[in-house]
Amino acid sequence: MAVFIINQDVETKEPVVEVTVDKEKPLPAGRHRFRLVVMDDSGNPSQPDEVEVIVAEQEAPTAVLKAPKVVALGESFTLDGSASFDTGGGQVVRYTWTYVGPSLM
Ligand SMILES: [Ca+2]
Repeated sequence: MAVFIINQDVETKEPVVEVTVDKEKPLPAGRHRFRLVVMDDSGNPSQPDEVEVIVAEQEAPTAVLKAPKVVALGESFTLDGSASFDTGGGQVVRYTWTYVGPSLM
């Protein structure tokens, strides 16, 4: 495990390293580049190889649907999804509403 700081090299003898992320200061969402240079036992460095990692908030939001218990026959009414919320630092940006049909008693 290693804390990575921009343009500050991390050296290991192992071929795998964890990018340790502080949950209080996560990498921001978006594209992040990492570079690897390896060295052989004679001290010859490789050309660098780079990859791009996409950091994305992946926790699903929670839908909370509110509606009046009873409405008068023939009257319009409102469905309210404003109590829906997201976790993981995101926000709800779209609501898809569906009339599922009459409930069976
Ligand atoms: Ca989310």
